[in-house]
Amino acid sequence: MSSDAIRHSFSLAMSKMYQKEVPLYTDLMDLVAEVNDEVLDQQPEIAEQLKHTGEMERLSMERHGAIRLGTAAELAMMRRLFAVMGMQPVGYYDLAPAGVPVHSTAFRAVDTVSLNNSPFRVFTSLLRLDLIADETLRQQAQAALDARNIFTDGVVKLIEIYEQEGGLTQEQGEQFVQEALETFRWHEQSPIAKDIYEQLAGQHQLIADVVGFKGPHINHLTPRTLDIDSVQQGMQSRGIPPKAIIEGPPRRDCPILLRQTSFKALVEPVSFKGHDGQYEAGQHTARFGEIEQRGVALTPKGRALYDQLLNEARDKLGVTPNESNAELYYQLLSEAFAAFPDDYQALHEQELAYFHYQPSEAHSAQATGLDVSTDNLQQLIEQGVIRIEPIVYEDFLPVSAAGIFQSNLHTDTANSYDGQSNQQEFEQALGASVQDELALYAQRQDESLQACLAALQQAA
Ligand code: OOG
Ligand code: NI
Repeated sequence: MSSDAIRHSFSLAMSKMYQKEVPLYTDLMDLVAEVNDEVLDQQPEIAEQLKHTGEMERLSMERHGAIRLGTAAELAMMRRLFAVMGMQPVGYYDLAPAGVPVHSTAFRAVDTVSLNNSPFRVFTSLLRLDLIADETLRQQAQAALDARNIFTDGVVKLIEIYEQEGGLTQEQGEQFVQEALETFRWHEQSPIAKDIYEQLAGQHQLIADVVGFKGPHINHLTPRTLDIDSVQQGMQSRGIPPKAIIEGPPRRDCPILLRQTSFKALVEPVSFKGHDGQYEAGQHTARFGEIEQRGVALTPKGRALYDQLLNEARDKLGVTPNESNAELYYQLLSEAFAAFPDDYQALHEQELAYFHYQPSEAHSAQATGLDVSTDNLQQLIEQGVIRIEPIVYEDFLPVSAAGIFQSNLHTDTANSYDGQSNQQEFEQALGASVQDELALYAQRQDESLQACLAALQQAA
């Protein structure tokens, strides 16, 4: 069973499990499907673009989920588990400066074909216990984490077989999906006592969410929408309570990077194991549903401009965006982003974004009298010989991720941890380096250019 097939099957199984666990997520998925159908109906140019890039088939597939891990050993085994599904760690996100005591990566497929076969990815965070100030509490947390085993024996065995044999049979692959799923399941019973849970939550909700449970329950899944503003409005009217603002860039004709919003995390009943062994009723808030609208991936130059304009808008607002200032925030955001070109030709010419190059059916190179070479690239595009299509952004944004974390932990505290950003320590825990996402986009752009030129030369 190919890694792509295992990933696809896993993503379907995970979606099914989560819909059962959090029925409101099903309502959100229905709304997203309706809005996507409407957009494709009313804007055939978007349908056309998605067909050209092979994204049409993947549109309705699950896009991403998120988990939070407690120890280096858990992260290292999780890397091996995701490797079975062709998912590699890409990017490093430090959330500490935004007041969330974790650092993270995204496990995902990396090449164009695999991404189109299944774009499923998992935003994976590692708790930074070193940021807990209270020494006793830190030790209690460490002890609780050391006592748990989040992987079934069956999944570990299959991971080892995969590593030794270089693959799994169909039967093993199907078994792997079932075994792996167990790690992500919700557990209503907490193995820790309520008073310890409360102390941990007092330090940070997130610490209680990781340390207080038997495993890293999937905390949200996120389908892709073609019109996030429309879904945000639709949520209100269907009784799905949305978070205050949409994270990321403002609404544009040519979407860039990633816009995200979610429904607010549910308050759920859990029971805590008392010191006397009896279970005691309580509550926990962690799980939600998210939506995302993805746009074109930006080059380092484009990303620098994005960061600059986002900071400009946020500095002008002066406080964290919330319910009471949402309208003003959107206005400041759209004013700031007036400086970001909003058509694909300009984004390409100014090298702000990454593109696929494709031979267009409209004109042959011969008819234009142009030589097929990189020197004439701009003219070949202008004359309609080469078509450019946006390469979709597959990764995450640290400021947005912090906003998603915070709205769902109900901690809009503006405090930040000043521990050093520590990619090296993260990679040591992971047992591997994370890949540079920008290098991956540049490589895919370059490969598509070479393939496009070769096809045109052959046609000539
Ligand atoms: C992860 C939050 C980040 C995103 O889409 O940016 C995230 C979490 O809450 O564990 O999923
Ligand atoms: Ni997310």
